[in-house]
Amino acid sequence: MNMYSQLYYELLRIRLVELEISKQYKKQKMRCPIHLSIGQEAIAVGICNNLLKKDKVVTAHRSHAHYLAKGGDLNAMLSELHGKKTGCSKGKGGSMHLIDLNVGVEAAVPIVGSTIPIGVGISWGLKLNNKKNICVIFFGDGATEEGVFLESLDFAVLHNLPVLFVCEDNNYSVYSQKKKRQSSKRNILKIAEGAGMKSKKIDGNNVFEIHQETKKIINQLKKKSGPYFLSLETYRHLEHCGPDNDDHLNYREKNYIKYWMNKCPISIAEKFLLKNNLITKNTIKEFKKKIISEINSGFDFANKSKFPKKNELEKDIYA
Ligand SMILES: Cc1ncc(C[n+]2csc(CCOP(=O)(O)OP(=O)(O)O)c2C)c(N)n1
Ligand SMILES: [Mg+2]
Repeated sequence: MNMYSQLYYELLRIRLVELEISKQYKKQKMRCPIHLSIGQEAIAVGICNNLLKKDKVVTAHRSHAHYLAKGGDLNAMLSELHGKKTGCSKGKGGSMHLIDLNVGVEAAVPIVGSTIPIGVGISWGLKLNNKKNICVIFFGDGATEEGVFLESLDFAVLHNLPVLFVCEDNNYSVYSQKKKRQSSKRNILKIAEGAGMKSKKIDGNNVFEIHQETKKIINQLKKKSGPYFLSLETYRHLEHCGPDNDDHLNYREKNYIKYWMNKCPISIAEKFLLKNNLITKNTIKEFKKKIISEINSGFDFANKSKFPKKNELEKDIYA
């Protein structure tokens, strides 16, 4: 598989996994809240494909795409969503606590902004232990409004840490757009630069561009160039939390929705591949078949798995 179709395959895989979660959620077997990444997958895929297994990532409440793109186990993720003991957090964390230490998915925490200092701490650990790896911190535009975000930028620059800050800017924190939450004079790239690090804006829906751009940045980071800040504009297709579309609530204007739906990362990638003869329609069909079979066996695995025993309720819990 060439690099282009590999990136497309992974985009498609995450999309199909989440579409199936969205469909199955109504059966009420998954009882944890879910925040789907549908529409935002290109950022996770483009970046994680430049990482090694031993590189680390941390994420937040909208974590499925990061977990899967970094190589997190699908069966363990679906089991976690079903509250089963075979889940990646032994069935006690749910969708917002995905973790797979075997592939460097170090933490997902839904307290907005809270994984930013955790990621900085991980990158400090990597530096102190003379590791060549880096840590990528994925967070939303809303998380940049938390005080700890600024403290983390400062600390990362002060210690020249191998950390990539990735702001997935979908313009919304639940129902509030940035215009209602931030001054129009606020410039996130300048905030990062003011703290002393380089920063860049990249189109968040073009997986090939993200992959190409971040390859250079990640190589630099591995040469100890110090922390780097990325902001990528993107769009969440569905409601903030839950399996449905909530466009009837009218908190996003019709033209805005239309603009972004035309910029769906899957169709952008598909059109590019077909136009440049990098893939055939038949191969796309085969990809879908293979992925659907993997997803079906993942759901089977989750459904057949057992719930944790009652006496395990308070084990592995930190508060
Ligand atoms: C400290 C804190 N405040 C509020 C919340 C409630 N909350 C959960 S997700 C969210 C939106 C965060 O927006 P953003 O960081 O942009 O991420 P997105 O949902 O857009 O991916 C909020 C306010 C929370 N979990 N933690
Ligand atoms: Mg947001």
